Amino acid sequence: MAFRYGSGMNDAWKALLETDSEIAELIVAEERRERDKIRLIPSENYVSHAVLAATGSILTNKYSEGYPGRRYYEGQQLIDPIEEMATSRARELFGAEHANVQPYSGTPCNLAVYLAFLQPGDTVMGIELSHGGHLSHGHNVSATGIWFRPVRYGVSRETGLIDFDEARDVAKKERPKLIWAGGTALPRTIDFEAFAEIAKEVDAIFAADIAHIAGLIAGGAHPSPIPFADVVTTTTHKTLRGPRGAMFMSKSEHANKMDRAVFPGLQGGPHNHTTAGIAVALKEASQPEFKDYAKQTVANAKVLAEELMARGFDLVSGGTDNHLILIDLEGKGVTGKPAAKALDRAGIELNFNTVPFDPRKPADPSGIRIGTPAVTSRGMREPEMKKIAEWMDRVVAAPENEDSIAATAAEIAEFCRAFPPPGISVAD
Ligand code: DSN
Repeated sequence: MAFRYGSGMNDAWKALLETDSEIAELIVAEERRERDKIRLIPSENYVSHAVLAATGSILTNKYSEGYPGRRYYEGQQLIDPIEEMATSRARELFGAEHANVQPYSGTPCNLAVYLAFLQPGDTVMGIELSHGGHLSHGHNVSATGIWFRPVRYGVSRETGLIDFDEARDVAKKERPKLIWAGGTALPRTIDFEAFAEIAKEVDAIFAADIAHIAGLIAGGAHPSPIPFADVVTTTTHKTLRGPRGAMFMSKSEHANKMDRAVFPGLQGGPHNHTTAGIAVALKEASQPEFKDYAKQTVANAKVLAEELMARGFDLVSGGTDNHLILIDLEGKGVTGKPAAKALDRAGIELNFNTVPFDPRKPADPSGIRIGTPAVTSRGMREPEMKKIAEWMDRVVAAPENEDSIAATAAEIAEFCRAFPPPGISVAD
């Protein structure tokens, strides 16, 4: 093989190399790619070796339809305590009355909320997709917008902040049965209490989707929706730094309905290897260092935002309170997609993204979306954010200058070597 492998070269890896060297080589190439680039996609991170070990374990062999103590397969002596450990750690970390770690990912988890509380055709209210929302909050192309009746609120054109007057007016007029807070491109603190008040006024279920900010909440760097929301859903792989999966937390009164919506309503057997990975990630997130991580993620985002604004970048809402920055590139004379592709060639991976009131289509929108969870996991701090802003500025100013892009990519690969990411083993 044309590579050396570090601490991760165990029997499993040797077997993979022997059995399927094509897949093994692609995985190693991806490890190098993740190591040598600056990962600014705000929904991505680097899991630890411990999380990887649990996620890649023999727990993938076991079926466990049902819940601990109430399964439809025998042989659950060890699966039950693993799942109970995951749910009790989730409850403790977030202060929740009930938790369920079985949802396969974010959208299936959100679908469970619909199945638990709504009938087809009922009204759901969420933030407009181009204002930072999520497909599963009632967007037209999602089952949630096809099988339910979506109504929307948005952000103010002037401030880029959620317009709570509009949200209240829409809720009073349309009487949604379910109100979502949260999304995928919201750079500011979410006022969960304000959403809960609106939901109460119209007698709606209030669901908070904290997929992006779960790790910040766990680490005390963002207010928690737990006291205010009927149900809180989240993926486990973003700021929370666990394996690709999801979980929900709820008030006890909704526990049975929600559990039944996940199984047997929407899913079969839980992915026990993922459950174990989530349990490990939740243990990591309960350590004091994770609080430092969450605070540094926000501190890094603030510095990156300031540095970009100092270079003439137009940030939606004029900055950030969390891990995420949304940039309107109109003033830079380039659209989101070519800018994102040039930055990727230069070694900075991010999303092209719509911005609120975007005149362009999602396939080539006006903006880009970046975030600091992954770079913070590899130990980058304020001085590194300044360098990243300089590189971004250089590439966005000349997205077709391939010589400059290649030179930047080489600089970035060298720079990245000083910040080894968690969970990466490739040694050359
Ligand atoms: N795909 C997620 C994100 O990138 O924000 C949302 O589901």
